[in-house]
Amino acid sequence: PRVHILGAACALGAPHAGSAHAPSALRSAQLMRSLIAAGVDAQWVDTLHPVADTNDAFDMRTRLELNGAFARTLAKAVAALPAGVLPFVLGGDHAIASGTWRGVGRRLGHAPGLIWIDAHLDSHTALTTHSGNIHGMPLAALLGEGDPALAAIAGPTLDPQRTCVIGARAWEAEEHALLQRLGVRVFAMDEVRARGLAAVFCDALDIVRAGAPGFGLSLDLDAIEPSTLPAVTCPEVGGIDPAALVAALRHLRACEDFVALELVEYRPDLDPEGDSAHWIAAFAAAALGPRPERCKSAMKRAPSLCQ
Ligand code: DIR
Ligand code: MN
Ligand code: MN
Ligand code: MN
Repeated sequence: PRVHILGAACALGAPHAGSAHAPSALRSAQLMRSLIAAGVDAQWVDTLHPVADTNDAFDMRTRLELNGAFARTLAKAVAALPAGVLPFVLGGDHAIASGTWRGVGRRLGHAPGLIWIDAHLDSHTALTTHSGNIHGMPLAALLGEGDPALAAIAGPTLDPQRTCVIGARAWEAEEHALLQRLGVRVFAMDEVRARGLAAVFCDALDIVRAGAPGFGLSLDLDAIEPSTLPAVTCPEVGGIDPAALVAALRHLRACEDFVALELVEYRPDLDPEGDSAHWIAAFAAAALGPRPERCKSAMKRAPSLCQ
């Protein structure tokens, strides 16, 4: 199969353990069925578990080490997937990203471009965090900032010029300052609302596809408007319309240089009817569905989006 799904059943970066159960919940819900129905050539290869299975009362050093250890294991698993397959990493909380994208970089041999869709900036370090939660730090770590337990995992460090954030609407000053200092483009929710998601997504593709081949997308589900997708740990009002996101993600199918997808922060314990799971399946199918016929050979750019 073209798409290899890796479950990352780790919530050690979050204030609640619920997202650790997302891979098993989605696997037994409609995810695989929906992907196959959408023509996605996918196989579930493995689900990784952390050594500790509680989120309770660790000090910062222990949190950094436990999350770093899981991220190293995940990076290695991503790097070890067969050449040519597209990894789909399913969290877990967003701290897992500090492993996923190092592994993707090891596959490419250089840093991938990265679109980070999130209500938050996830760009704290252990020295600036207000909450103490590691899932507020992975983007900084991937950019090489902060404690080595997270920031020095084997693999290329992201290039800030080829990294961008979409959908942000809740952040603390220190993490915003860090991204500004590095020159990471942030398409905050105000801009998404003013210009429309399609236009912003087009600009984002231009940023992450410039300079070197290979880009990925990390989707924190809390970016979506929580009245339609409530099953996340940190809901923030005023988010992305999920139907608009499906439409934008469909453009990834035409991009031969789209090399990995990550989806995080789903809380099955908050989704008794499976409404949020339904949207997750729609996002994954949109991004991973069969490549349009006309784009199979020479097409390197997503065609219609940027006109
Ligand atoms: C906040 C919230 N900035 C923190 N971050 C979240 O905990 O550092 N990220 N929820 O997803
Ligand atoms: Mn996040
Ligand atoms: Mn978030
Ligand atoms: Mn705070």
